[in-house]
Amino acid sequence: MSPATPLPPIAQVATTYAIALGSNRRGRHGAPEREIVAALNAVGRVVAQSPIIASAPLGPSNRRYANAVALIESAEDPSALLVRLKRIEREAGRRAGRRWGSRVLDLDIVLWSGGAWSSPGLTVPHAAFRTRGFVLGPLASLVPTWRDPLTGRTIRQLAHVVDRKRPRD
Ligand code: PH2
Ligand code: MG
Ligand code: MG
Repeated sequence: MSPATPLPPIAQVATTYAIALGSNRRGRHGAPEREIVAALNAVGRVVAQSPIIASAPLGPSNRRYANAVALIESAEDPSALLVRLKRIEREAGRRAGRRWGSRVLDLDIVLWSGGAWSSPGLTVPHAAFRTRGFVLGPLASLVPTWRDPLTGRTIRQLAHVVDRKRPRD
């Protein structure tokens, strides 16, 4: 009998994600801007990050948000990444609350270089990102020529459409 041939290691293929970060409530690290900075340090291999912007709340909360977008590299599939992002949200002090109520930290997967993904509780691209100036503005500063896999439009095109509809955003 010949000895078993060792199997080659499984390749860990790094993919790129665009993550939207938002906070409009103090948490373990302090004010919303501090929560965003702490999250940027916790999400893993950040290859690019937008400036942190202040944005008017969309929805029932009346507190101003700090928002940003980061590009991260990861070999995780979207579900595994989401589990990790949820843990970072909890560790910052986020607790379950009213839908769209004020939150210490919100980490959303917006786009993935692997394309579209759908599993229970997770859809990539993010279902609402095409209409949100506080995501598209920072995102366009990082990857203006990326294409939304569903509509085929570039991020720059999507950002222009939102800008035209909401000139003060
Ligand atoms: N997130 C929401 C609801 N509304 N508004 C702003 N300005 N920024 C956000 O990140 C945000 C919001 C739900 O996740
Ligand atoms: Mg969100
Ligand atoms: Mg979220």
